[in-house]
Amino acid sequence: MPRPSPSRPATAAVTATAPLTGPKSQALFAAAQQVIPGGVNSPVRAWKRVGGNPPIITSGTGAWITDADRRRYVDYVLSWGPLLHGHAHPAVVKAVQQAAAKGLGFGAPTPGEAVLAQTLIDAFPSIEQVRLVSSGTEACMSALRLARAATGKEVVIKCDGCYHGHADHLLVAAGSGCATFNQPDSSGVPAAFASLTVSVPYNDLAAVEAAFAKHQGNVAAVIVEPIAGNMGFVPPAPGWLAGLRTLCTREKSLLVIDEVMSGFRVAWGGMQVLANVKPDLTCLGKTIGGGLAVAAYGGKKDLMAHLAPLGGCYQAGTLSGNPVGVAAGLANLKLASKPGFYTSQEKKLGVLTDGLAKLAKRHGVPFQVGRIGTMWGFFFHDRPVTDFASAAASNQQAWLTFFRTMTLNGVYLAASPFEAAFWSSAHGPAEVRHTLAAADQAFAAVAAL
Ligand code: HOZ
Repeated sequence: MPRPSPSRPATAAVTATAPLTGPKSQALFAAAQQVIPGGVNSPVRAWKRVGGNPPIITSGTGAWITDADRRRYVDYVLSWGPLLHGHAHPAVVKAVQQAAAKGLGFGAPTPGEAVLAQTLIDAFPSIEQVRLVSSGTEACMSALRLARAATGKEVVIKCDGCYHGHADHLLVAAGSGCATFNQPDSSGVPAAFASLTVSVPYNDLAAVEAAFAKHQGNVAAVIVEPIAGNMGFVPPAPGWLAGLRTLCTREKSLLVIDEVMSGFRVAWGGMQVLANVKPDLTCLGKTIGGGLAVAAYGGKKDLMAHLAPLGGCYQAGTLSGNPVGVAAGLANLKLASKPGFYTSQEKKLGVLTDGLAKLAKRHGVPFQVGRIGTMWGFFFHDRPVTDFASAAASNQQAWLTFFRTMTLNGVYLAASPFEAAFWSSAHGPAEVRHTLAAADQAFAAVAAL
């Protein structure tokens, strides 16, 4: 149950200059900036887009997190997706403690790895074998190396505003922090690498077809987020994923579906099950590690046989399949495996998203909100957002005002209009009430702009 924040009134007025965080968070962040570039270990955490000074988080329980000033927030970031059951779920914590007590890692095969691999194979009809790695970046980077190894082709097609981790050749028209800080292409990436990546608008099959025509016979793969979650929340248009499947099959290229964010968030078996599309390779992460560093990529056995030690495509990692991470992932997934889990969570999340839509309407604020399973998001726009161009054309001042008011009233959202939001099974009616009360003020502030 929510408790009032000791250092903050139940409701707080927002002004353009009001500091978003308390003195302890500010002091800790100032100290971190002396020893860590930008004070953060991943750029979007710096809250640079919203004026800097992120709250320094000291603990989390269920749907709530607490910062250094003992301010409490309902959390819709949830560690950027992994925490399907909220913070410190007792079953996940217990699994971690039991595994840790037996040793933190061996860099050698352990029993749990094959159990997690089998769980992923059972959930995803397109996967026959899976390789565990430590991050979504590694999963996507390795899947594309495998695609190039298997096809002997070089070009990769991706979508503007999609983010597949920070491998050199994927930092081209990238989403997430790259979009947040208006750095879609990173410095330090050789032009030769970037030239092998072609980026096209999301949900635009004609653009994909044109890219195939331009690079006739040399496209190794199309990589796509089946729900774009790194340019805000942008669902696939009807026929988009199936169309990509058809084009890849026709062109003898591989379809790589990046379910790092959507896998086990929207359905058991991911968005590909909901869309009834079978990719050649699937990338997973986040939920499959339950909050620890576990990711994976998988596909048919003949394709995976290109990987060392069976084949010539090399990929490795000291922490790959780490037993503590695997135990956390298995516990996280077990809790989601109960029949009806995703439909019941989506229904609960619907109370929140419907409530937000109603409030926006009452305040006369153009607002788009959507959800699939436990993933959701919103834009201040008068029309549905379908790609990065329309996401970028949404009302940024309205978003910033909304974000600031929500933060000051105890709701923790991603500090970027180009990120998705998440829901957990620890969220319920009390959190929805708290969020809608904050949103009522936030929409009023937006309406007053
Ligand atoms: N790339 C993540 C958001 N889509 C951010 C990761 C982090 O900062 O932890």
